[in-house]
Amino acid sequence: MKTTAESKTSVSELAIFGSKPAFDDLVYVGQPTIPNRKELMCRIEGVLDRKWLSNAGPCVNELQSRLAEILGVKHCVVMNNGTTALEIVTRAANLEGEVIVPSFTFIATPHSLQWQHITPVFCDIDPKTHNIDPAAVEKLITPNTTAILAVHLWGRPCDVEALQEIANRHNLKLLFDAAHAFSCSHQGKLIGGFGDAEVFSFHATKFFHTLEGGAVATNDGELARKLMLMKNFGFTGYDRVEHVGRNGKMNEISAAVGLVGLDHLADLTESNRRMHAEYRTLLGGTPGIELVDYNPDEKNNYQYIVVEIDEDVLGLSRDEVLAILHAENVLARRYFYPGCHRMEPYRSYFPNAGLILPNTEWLAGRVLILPTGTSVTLQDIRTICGIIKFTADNKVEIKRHAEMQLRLQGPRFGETGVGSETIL
Ligand code: T4K
Repeated sequence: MKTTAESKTSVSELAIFGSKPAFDDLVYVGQPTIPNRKELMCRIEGVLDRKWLSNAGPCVNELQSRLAEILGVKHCVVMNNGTTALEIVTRAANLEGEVIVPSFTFIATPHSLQWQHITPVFCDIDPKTHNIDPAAVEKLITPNTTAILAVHLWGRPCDVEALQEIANRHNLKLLFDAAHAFSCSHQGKLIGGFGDAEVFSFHATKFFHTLEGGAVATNDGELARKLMLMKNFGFTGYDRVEHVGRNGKMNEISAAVGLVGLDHLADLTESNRRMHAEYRTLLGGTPGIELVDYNPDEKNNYQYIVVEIDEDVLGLSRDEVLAILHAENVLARRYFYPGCHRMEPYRSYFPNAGLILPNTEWLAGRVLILPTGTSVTLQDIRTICGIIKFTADNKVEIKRHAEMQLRLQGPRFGETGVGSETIL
């Protein structure tokens, strides 16, 4: 990644005020990791030679067994993406009526329910962990509730025990959206074996990926059997269909990418850990900016660099910092703003949901995701942190400059200006 300058020395050097961006090329939050090309090409040649490209091919079968072994579960059923995996498992587990989910998640979590006419009931989060708050879950249970669908956000485990206790007491299913949590552990046990089932996303931007892909991990043999059927139209033989189903199959090239990726997980974890540590060192002690940490006693994939911005302390809002970074070609993201309850169709269905989601609303205004992964270098991180620290140190001058610019040229900064146009 080419940079033009390591540090800014005056506010007018910020790209938001018209100077050259720090990065010539866009820096993304999560560019995909390309597994070892030689090994990958060898695997792909094998797929092409066999002319067996989908429908439970050898790579898919091998991937399923290896994943089950790694995760320490009896079954791991791979599918063509995480959203399909969520839809199929909620169907296979006979969910209906209402399912309690966090709103602070990627839109696929509630969509997987709504798509099947199951009502997602949005639940607030614990502002410290960013995960669903078990106490809030309890208050939302009605006679129509059939399950809790919790999310291990950023790969940090939910309060699994409290959720399981609630699920047991109310006779509810407990599923986890573990899209972020591949290779992360809870109390020493890898995520994958908790609740009735756990769902992974293997999307290109994920820590471990298969271009597009996903999987359901479970210890429930009957559920796994249904998942296998339902991801393949319900076929049990050439001319026999025993269940309603759809096409949720992973293809062989995707599985090949996954198999090569599995051989390099340790290196990737270490490189992600180093990136996270670098951010911690460089941003530590910056008032108003707090890096979300991972429990060092657990296994983590360090896939997300999450910072919380406290506007009252920093003197600039999260969106103003975002606008400054975007102008420098750093495409930081505000996952998962504004909260699913503020997106359609949920905004129309539940216009007052925000009233019972104060922590979600609060957090959605503070969180910023910064670039990491194999496309980012430690030097890139130093440059990014340099811009953030310069911004923090010069907030008064930046505000003054922005106001002057507003008077001279119209809006260019933060929510209503040029910055917001670049906020994706
Ligand atoms: N549950 C949760 C909690 C999830 O976070 C997700 C997915 C799901 C369920 C559903 O799983 P899948 O059905 O996706 O398997 C991205 C991903 O598309 C999505 O998989 C992920 N969560 C979500 C958190 O992030 P976007 O809309 O932000 O993606 P996009 O295209 O902006 O890409 C993110 C960054 O990566 C950009 O900075 C560009 C870069 N990029 C992306 C792709 C695809 C590349 O450099 N190359 C690429 O090929 O959703």
